Amino acid sequence: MTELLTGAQVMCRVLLEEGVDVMFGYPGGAIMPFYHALPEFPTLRHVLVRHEQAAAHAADGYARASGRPGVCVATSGPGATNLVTGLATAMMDSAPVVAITGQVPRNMIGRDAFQETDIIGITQPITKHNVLVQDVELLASHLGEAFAIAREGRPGPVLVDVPKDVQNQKIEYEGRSRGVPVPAKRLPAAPADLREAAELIATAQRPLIMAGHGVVLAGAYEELRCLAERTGIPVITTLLGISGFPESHPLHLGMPGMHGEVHVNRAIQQADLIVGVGLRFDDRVTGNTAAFAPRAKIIHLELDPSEVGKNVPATVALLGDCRTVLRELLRAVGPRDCRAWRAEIAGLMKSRTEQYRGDLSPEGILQVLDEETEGRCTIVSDVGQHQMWVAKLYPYERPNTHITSGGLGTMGFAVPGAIGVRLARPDEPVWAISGDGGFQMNMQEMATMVQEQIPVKMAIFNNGYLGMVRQWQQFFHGRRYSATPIWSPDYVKLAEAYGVAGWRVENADQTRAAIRAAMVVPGPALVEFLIEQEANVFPMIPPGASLSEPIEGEPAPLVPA
Ligand SMILES: Cc1ncc(C[n+]2csc(CCOP(=O)(O)OP(=O)(O)O)c2C)c(N)n1
Repeated sequence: MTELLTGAQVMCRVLLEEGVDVMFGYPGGAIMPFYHALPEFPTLRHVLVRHEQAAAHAADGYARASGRPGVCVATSGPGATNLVTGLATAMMDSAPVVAITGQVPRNMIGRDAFQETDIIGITQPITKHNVLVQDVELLASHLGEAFAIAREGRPGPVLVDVPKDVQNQKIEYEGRSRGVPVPAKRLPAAPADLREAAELIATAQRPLIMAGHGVVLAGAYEELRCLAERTGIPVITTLLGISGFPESHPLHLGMPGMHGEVHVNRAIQQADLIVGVGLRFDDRVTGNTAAFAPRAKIIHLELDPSEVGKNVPATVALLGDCRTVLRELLRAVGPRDCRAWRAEIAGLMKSRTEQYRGDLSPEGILQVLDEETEGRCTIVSDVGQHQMWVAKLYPYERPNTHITSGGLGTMGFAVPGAIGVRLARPDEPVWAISGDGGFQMNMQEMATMVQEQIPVKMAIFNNGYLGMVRQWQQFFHGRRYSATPIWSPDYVKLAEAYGVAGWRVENADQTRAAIRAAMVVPGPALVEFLIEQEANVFPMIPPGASLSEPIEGEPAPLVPA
């Protein structure tokens, strides 16, 4: 049976058919027909954000927490361009996001019409796929295909640009409208490669597993644990691999790379085998690639063939999603242990190299947060020093409970990202943790939380600086603090103005009461922590250096000229 529907109604129908229950957006001229149709579909919840960038981050957060595509909507021109940073963030971290933008009517395209921008051209390198819908007859299939492409294979963002007149056109709609199904990319690992990998794993003296985001994306937690436990190989988790393996597990080593622990990086430099599971060996992980793991053969388990050999050479590539490939590998790998090697690594371990002068340490705050949320918390961090502390110092036990912008390193991600995460996990505490810089990039989204009753809890680690850049200036630019001191408003009053409960914590004694109070209030809440102003993240591999050259403590003070 067919029905006469507008393009806009067709869009809503496809969203329903795709199982969408919430979307994040902001209206405007070119997307008005869609917003006109929306109230006819009351099960499609729309969250009105305060800036379209936040819509894209919220859709991204929703996608990462739920494993299902997140949807964001914007008008043409400035609405669409405001999505750009969010789409690039999702692209770099392989998050399935479907962005729907209004476009000027077809007969106005190319005439510099009001609010016309070539969002297809702009987003080409930062989307997995994008399409301008020129024909209403193809609207449903294009939109259905967008969902399929976003989710299949290596996930990523897809943008569908719909001219206003296409949204208004009427067509006979035939119901179910899935787009051309995209065949799930199955790239079974070749048996000979599996045998070779198993052989390398059996004979290596100093093997390591490096687990990345692919473990989380494929839900390969059990398989990873099985491989580690059967072989006794220690597990390193990259920034986006954190919470892919329990922190308390005796085989868990920590984070590698620029701010990785010294013993982790030393182990990498001494390893004779690295089993890379769902990671792309990016430069923050490897340091200078020419000097990365000089003794190691690399087995690379990877879904996206273009990642293999891109940053580091692979001895064996096992192509496919981590879960499937790990299962196949487990069939070929026999039990062994790595006791001697683990003892060697234990000898490399030092007590933590973090050094705080103040009593309100990030470590102390995060410990209390874990206790007060009884380990049930998902943390969405922003970008900077606090991001590294949150990555390294919080005990992630449950899968996929650490969400952050890794690849693009987008300040301003945490607050809107946490909105999406909370909607995907309505029964769990969700904390957005930001610096005073990143918080000020999207703090307007407190209004969204209040209007939509989304109880995100926010923590600000306020050090009065763009801390990570200040740290680089201290270490590498002779302490010239150019444009890094940053003034903040009174966050407690700001929160109050938004109708959000707020607390300021100035010393460690106040931490528990503030976190507890923030957890108890039913709605969103904010806690500002006044942390030491010039604390640094240690250790640090200087940019371009090898993993063997960490800075482990405060550089000598400058001698006055
Ligand atoms: C959108 C964006 N602009 C600039 C940067 C560069 N950057 C990286 S970390 C950082 C400082 C972050 O400061 P803050 O949010 O206060 O966090 P802190 O490092 O002090 O914890 C800056 C400016 C970035 N990552 N993202």
